Amino acid sequence: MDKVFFEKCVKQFDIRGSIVSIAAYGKGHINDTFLVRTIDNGTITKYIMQRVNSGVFKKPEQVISNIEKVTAFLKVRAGSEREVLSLIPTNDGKTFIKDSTGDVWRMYDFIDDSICLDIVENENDFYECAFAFGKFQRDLRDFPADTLYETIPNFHNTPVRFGAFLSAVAADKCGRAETVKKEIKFITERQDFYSVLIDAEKKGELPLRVTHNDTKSNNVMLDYKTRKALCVIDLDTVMPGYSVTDFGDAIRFGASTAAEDERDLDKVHFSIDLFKAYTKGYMAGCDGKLKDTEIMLLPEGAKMMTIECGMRFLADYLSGDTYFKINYHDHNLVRARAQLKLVSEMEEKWEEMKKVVKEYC
Ligand code: ADP
Ligand code: GN1
Ligand code: MG
Repeated sequence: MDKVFFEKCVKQFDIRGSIVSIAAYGKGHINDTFLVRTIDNGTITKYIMQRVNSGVFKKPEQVISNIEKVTAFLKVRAGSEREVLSLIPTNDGKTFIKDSTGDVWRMYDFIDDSICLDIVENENDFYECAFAFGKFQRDLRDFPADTLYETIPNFHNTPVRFGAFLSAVAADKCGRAETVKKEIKFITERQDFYSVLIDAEKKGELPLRVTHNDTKSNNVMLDYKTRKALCVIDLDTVMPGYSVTDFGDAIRFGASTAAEDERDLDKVHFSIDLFKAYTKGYMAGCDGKLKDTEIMLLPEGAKMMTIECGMRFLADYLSGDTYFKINYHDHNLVRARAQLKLVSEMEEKWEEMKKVVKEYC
């Protein structure tokens, strides 16, 4: 790590005191996150500093602009400071800096005494994550959606994602397609499903709302002591979207008995009990603000986000791992296989999923 470079970045923000340490932090696949500690008269203050991935977010200034607007809106409705992310201003009153290479950086107050979970430990934790994302969407109900930039166009447009996947298969840049024929077949066989949500929107059954679009359990901070939901973080993809995809992405990540990148597929199972807990929490957080037609499509949202993520991971594997950060050569393939395993279990438990939604919504 280039200490001088990072310190120069940190010092452009309006921080308290002098820098004690800057260390890589978190497990995100896209941005680079750092924990910054400063000291002022013996008091340690912590900040989160992030470099926005400009390969993924082509207009990073627009990402920050969305976050400014959304957090300002939520602050008015929040009960305490810890419930909403707070951007730290720069010394010249902006909300981001640009480094010498042109990359955009931002800084947040560190939410103290909190945790976020890569794997939920129990149904209660997952209920809390669900409540937070449901409430997030409910609180943004009256937010003027047309003031938001689309930070990644067609982010959860599954037919478009499937098109990109087929292009990656056809290009087969790294000569890997032959080794993943089974997975390609699995994804291709289900192509009729991919337009289900978009068709429902066209029929007026699925409204566009302001949604989070990256609802992994590690994007909710829980209070360390009470395990109650505190704050929704990672707001880079807040844009108009469907409630059911927010619901679905959370199920994909959190209603699994294993990590997103578990290699041993015997450990990867879709848990109907976790699905139940999330459904209850999400409905409580939304506070009855979903249409009946949306509620009926919650299982479809779960399957859609899981297979969409599977095809995204596999497309990246085929294209030479240029999008998601990887820790080893077939990391994206491992991630993709885990998603496909979850999809097949959702298909097996489809009637049960429908029943849960009827019972709890
Ligand atoms: P990514 O897009 O890479 O997932 P996140 O914004 O989710 O980035 O941040 C990565 C991790 O940093 C989170 O999972 C969380 O552990 C931690 N984090 C982010 N923002 C805060 C914050 N304001 N306070 C405390 N921890 C945070
Ligand atoms: C990425 O940045 P992170 O890790 O929160 C990705 C999500 C995927 C997720 C899979 C901007 O999220 O869409 O669902 O990885 N974010 C972007 O873990 O592409
Ligand atoms: Mg995150």
